[in-house]
Amino acid sequence: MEKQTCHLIGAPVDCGKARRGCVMGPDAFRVAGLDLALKDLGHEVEDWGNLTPQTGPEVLSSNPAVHGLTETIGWSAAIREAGHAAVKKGTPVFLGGDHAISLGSVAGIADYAQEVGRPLFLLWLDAHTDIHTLNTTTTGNLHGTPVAYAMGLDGFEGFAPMPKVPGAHICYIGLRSVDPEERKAVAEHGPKAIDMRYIDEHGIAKPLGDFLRKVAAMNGLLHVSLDVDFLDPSIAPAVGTTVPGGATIREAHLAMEMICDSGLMTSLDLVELNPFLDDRGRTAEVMVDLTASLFGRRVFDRDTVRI
Ligand code: NNH
Ligand code: MN
Ligand code: MN
Ligand code: MN
Repeated sequence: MEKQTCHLIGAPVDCGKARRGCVMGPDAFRVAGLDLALKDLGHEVEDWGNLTPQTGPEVLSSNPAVHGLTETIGWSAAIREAGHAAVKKGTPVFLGGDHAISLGSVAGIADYAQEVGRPLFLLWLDAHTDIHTLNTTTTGNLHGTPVAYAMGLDGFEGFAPMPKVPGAHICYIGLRSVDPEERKAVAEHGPKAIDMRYIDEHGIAKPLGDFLRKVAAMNGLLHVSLDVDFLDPSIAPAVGTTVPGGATIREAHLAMEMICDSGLMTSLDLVELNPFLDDRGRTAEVMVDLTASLFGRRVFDRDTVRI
């Protein structure tokens, strides 16, 4: 792959759910050697350090379950601004933090996409659909909402409006925990929803390849959002919301390798790592290895492998 300038943006957001620990995520990625892995592949790395949230007036939701709203809005604004500045210079890599960081990261990239007149596509690698609005969430955990916000669904009062990403530009892979209201939203708004059963039956290459070809055909920008719980908990225990039956290590690497080969990815989120729950850093290391595959680490080039 062509040499990139990777802008590491630490977003230690921990208010998108109840269980604490994602605040340590950005530093765990650093300790696990993310910058060195990227430099070894020949890329340039600029580490922006960790952001802090903007401050603003208190915002209350009419849904009493919702918590951490004012803080999350402040984080979104800060991450959006940083992401927008970074994508003009290179490839932003947002280090979460829980998945609420994507309320900011996707918005910042969408601002840029609108400026350059290109469509934005989202690849959401996750056990969950994260398509609740502030009105439908029952847990009140805002890490379960960024896809709905990106699509421009109602119920995000208090958040700055963002350029919409149509459902047809969104592809989920890895789904296995979807709430009833989310099921309805997916059916109605049309993201492509690849669940684990589909992967069991057909593998990961077919649906991912189809989506990447669509992004390429439309000259799109591609934002990849990688939630730790996309992976099976046996290989990635350090996440608050483990769901059995996730992607294997090879399914995940193959996805990364295919995305890399496509040359389409323009920004990346690494989210939901909770180092407090890790087993001697192994989840952080798996995430770093996956990121390395995404940025060109290979066993062999395809033309060296002779069959
Ligand atoms: N759908 C659930 C909720 O809204 C779970 C979301 N949790 C995640 N998302 N980890 O990736 O609370
Ligand atoms: Mn998620
Ligand atoms: Mn998830
Ligand atoms: Mn939910």
